[in-house]
Amino acid sequence: MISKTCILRGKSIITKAAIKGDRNTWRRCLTTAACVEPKGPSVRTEIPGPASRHLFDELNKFQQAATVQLFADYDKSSGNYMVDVDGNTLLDVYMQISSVPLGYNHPAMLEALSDPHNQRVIVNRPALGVYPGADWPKKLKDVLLRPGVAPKGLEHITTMMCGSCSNENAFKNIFMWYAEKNRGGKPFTKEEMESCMVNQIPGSPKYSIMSFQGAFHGRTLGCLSTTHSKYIHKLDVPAFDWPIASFPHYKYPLEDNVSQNAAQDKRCLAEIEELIVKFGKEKNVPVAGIIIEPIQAEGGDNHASPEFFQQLQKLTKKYGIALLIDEVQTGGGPTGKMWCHEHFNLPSPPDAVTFSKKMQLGGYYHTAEFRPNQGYRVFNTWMGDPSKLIMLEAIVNIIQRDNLLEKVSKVGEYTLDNLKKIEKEFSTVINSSRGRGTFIAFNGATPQIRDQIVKKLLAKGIQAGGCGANAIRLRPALTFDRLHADIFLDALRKVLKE
Ligand code: PSZ
Repeated sequence: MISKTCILRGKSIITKAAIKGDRNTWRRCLTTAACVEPKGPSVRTEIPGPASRHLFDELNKFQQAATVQLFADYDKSSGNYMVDVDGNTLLDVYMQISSVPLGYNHPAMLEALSDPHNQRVIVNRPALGVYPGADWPKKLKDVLLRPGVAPKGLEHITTMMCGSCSNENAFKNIFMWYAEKNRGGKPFTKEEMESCMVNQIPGSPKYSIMSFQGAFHGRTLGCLSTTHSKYIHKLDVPAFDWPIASFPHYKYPLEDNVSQNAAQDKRCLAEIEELIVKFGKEKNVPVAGIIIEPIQAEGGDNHASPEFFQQLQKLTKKYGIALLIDEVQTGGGPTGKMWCHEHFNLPSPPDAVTFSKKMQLGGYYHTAEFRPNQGYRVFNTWMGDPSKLIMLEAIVNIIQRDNLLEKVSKVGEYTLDNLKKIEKEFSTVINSSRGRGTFIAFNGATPQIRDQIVKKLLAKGIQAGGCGANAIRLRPALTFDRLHADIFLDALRKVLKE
């Protein structure tokens, strides 16, 4: 285990295990001199092991814990490796559902917490909408609005807590913008103010947000109407009857299926336009905004082309609809750019971009046009969390200092190239390797095969994740390097040979 004081000092250290002669099992992380991590995975028990199972029984007495896979030891976890309570060391290429940017116990993040000012920021969590601390405007400018961090052209920001509440509030913001356009600058009417109190028109208008089949945008009540990845997320919960369009489904390898995939784009775009017209004219539930993931993640890592996104934006402009890009899972660097939509060369910025996960706190960037005219319209107690911005500051400093986006692009390319080679060798078992940066996935030939592969990888000390019906996804930290990639690829090869 790494000595805590050494981490706090942020100096280059050698672990106690290494000093005792256990040198082969540890190696220095390439991206950060101060971070020492195990040299490779090691599995001592079945997973979950006895200690995890015991804790599971404890928790399950008073909580539905069926989703818990194992209990982790976050004191011992380090860099790209998660250590569980049974002493298993796992190469984590899933990283808490894609939410850990620099791996476990990154020294720069620990060091930020040794600053007494920052400790007070944690202790005194403010109601940011009412009593922000003196450094809040500067911190927002220095961190979230920093050049290279903020998406180009989006200079306004609303902070929130999680991904769902970011989307939820972005929807509200879009509806307010849309209503304001219709109102044409006139003040609210008495009828509007009274009718909204009892959920009736005109104060509660029948507007909609268009989403896509296979999308995931969160589980809160509004967002859930735009989530379509699994029934278990939705069943028994009332939902808005909002338009749901098809998302392109590409055949891989892309270079062998160009015309077929272009036809997918065309078909989906025609359907989107049809739905906009239908909901506006026939159903009288105008589409105020469209929410879309740059890569549908939970739905199975479904990609769409830059051309598709460019045409989609054209449609939103044509019909005066907001384009909301949900970068909760793709944002913060895993595609090799800070924001995945930067790969699409959109002629103008999207109207809003939501984030959470690797960004530590939630929120959305938006254009000046989307700033509500009155205060108190998008609001809650916390409106984010300044202590998470401290973490994010340490993270973006490291991303920029260590050139992590460029490294992600390179190691991603290396991993995907090798995955494609493995796919050729085992084409009856896996297919459709795809990705941007290290945001990579491939499919098992069947859902059962996928589940088997994930399970067998775990037994070899690789913590990966499934998504959609039959995909296996990689969501490593931005510090995932070639040696980690080789460990993953070797394990996969072995699993496929079994
Ligand atoms: O099962 C779940 O609730 C999961 S598994 C992965 C997620 C949620 N991802 C969260 C997510 C996302 O991937 C996208 C594209 N948009 C919104 C969300 C919701 O974020 P949270 O979970 O922070 O509310």
